[in-house]
Amino acid sequence: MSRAEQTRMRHEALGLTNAQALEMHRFMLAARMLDERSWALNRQGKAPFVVSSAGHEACQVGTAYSLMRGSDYFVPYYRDLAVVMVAGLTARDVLLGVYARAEDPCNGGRQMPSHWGCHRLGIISGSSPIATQIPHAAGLAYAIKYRREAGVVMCWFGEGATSEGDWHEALNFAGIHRLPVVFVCENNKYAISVPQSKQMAVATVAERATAYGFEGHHVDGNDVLACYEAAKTAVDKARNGGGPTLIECTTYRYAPHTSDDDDRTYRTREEVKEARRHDPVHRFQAYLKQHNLIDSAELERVTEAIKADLAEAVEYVEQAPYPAVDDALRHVFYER
Ligand SMILES: Cc1ncc(C[n+]2csc(CCOP(=O)(O)OP(=O)(O)O)c2C)c(N)n1
Repeated sequence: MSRAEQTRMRHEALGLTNAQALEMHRFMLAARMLDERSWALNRQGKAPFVVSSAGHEACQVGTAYSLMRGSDYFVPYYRDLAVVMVAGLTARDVLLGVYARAEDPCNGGRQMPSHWGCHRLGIISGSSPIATQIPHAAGLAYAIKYRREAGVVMCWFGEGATSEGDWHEALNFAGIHRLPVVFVCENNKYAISVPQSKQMAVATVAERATAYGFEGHHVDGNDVLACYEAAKTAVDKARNGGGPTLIECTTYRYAPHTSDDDDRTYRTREEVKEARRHDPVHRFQAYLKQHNLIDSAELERVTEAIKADLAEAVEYVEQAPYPAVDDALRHVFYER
């Protein structure tokens, strides 16, 4: 097979149909556009707090897409907008959380935005302290193995989270018990203002996996197909009893840490501009165009459809009611 043909076949070689490749692109674009709209709503004073996922779309969609929706488990962190969209949350669902409305499917408007969780979709609720979701993922995978149930758990976190004891405990436990869990590190080089060089004394997060007795892989987090490939291999291995894998995706966040942060205090504009040259959404669009899977007219049509969906979602959530005051103590304990 010629080199050109190999390139042409990349998604097909991974077992993805053209329709699936286009769906992955749609998730990436929809997440980017929802992110940009949320940011604009924040600047208009309508959305109090926004966490941006812009720049992370390839590693989020690529890895999440390898799971089986309906039977596997998603254990995301706050930056995982595209992950939860792949899992099944809609723009309306997400904006209901951003606006803290009663109908918010994650927590009924009771938590900060981006604290995802949805029983129906297999998204496990997280909390605000960094890395606490990682032992949850290992525990869930232990339960799956113990009960001999089907299902694989995927857990996402930033490289900053790997400095926490929780991360060590989870990976250690997962390695000992050969659990069906895939750990995905979205390494965007900063934990708020702290650069990677001040977070770890080694070059990659991936190399630490050896110390826990399983494989660690490092992939280009701007390449959605590379992320999918690494994740699919790890998920298949976990499903077949092969135990955990750690995948580190190199990525970058284009916006400040949250809408409350000013990143000009710790990184230059040139650095951000340079990172944007490797935009994963544009890169995948170039791939799809190169192989005639999409053209400019179709891209325009997809963009307009997402825009219309967003407009409808914003209109809906702005009218949606807040949680009732009398409900404040509901869901504190388990309810039958
Ligand atoms: C235990 C704990 N320490 C500190 C914080 C404050 N905090 C919130 S986000 C964050 C940075 C996390 O960075 P990283 O894990 O690399 O993820 P990123 O935000 O870069 O995607 C910190 C320090 C926290 N929420 N919990």
